[in-house]
Amino acid sequence: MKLILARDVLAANDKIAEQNHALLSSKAVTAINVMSSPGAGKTTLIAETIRSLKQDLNIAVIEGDIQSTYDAEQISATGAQVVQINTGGACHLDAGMINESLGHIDLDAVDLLIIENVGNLVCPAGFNLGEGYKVMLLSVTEGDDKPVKYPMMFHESSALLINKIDLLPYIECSVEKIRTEALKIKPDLGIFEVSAKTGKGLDDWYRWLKKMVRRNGTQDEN
Ligand SMILES: Nc1nc2c(ncn2[C@@H]2O[C@H](COP(=O)(O)OP(=O)(O)OP(=O)(O)O)[C@@H](O)[C@H]2O)c(=O)[nH]1
Ligand SMILES: [Mg+2]
Repeated sequence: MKLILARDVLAANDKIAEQNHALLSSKAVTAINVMSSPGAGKTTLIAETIRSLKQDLNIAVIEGDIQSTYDAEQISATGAQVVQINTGGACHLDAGMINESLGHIDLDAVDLLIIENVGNLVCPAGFNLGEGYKVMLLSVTEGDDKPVKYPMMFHESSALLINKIDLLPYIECSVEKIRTEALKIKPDLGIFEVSAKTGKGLDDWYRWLKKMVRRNGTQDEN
């Protein structure tokens, strides 16, 4: 019997992630891995980002879902190249899935690759995909205790978007507490308070994103 330990799985994943990273670097593609709980607003944010930046940047998207093509259809409507991955039950994307998807994207025509991970606040943070930056969303409806209860994703991310701030008048959530606790976990975390729905706060996010593309940010800063 062969017993596969989690660290073997992660080491195998890291090897493929390095290959992805090298391929993306050679094509000068900046890749971001967008993670959050289900429903925090990843697809809404990605679609809005494409609509706002498509004059300046060539953007492609890899959509990760347990099943369905629902999100990919929303992204396709923006005109961006999109590849859908159905994980068939797995709660996160892994580097092998991305490796296969990259073969279906015209990387020579892409500046920015946005990867929407499977909605889950835990597992996606453990798997490098070969991206340049991990970015997470936290919706204010999830509560301000999330950094304390689920620190790993905050620790792995380069930027945090606190989303759905248009709903703040209707719920109890301290954005200040999220900021304070998140910065204790990751002192250099870029934090943006946004509403992907109304567009509030998105200009700062776009500036950050463009800066990363200019830096040709496929070198992981972590
Ligand atoms: N009020 C409000 N609703 C939002 C905002 N962003 C997203 N939503 C809504 O939240 C719901 C979920 O948004 P999605 O973009 O599908 O979230 P997701 O993270 O992609 O979800 P999964 O792919 O299922 O994990 C949708 O009904 C969106 O319209 C926001 O800033 N404000
Ligand atoms: Mg989605």
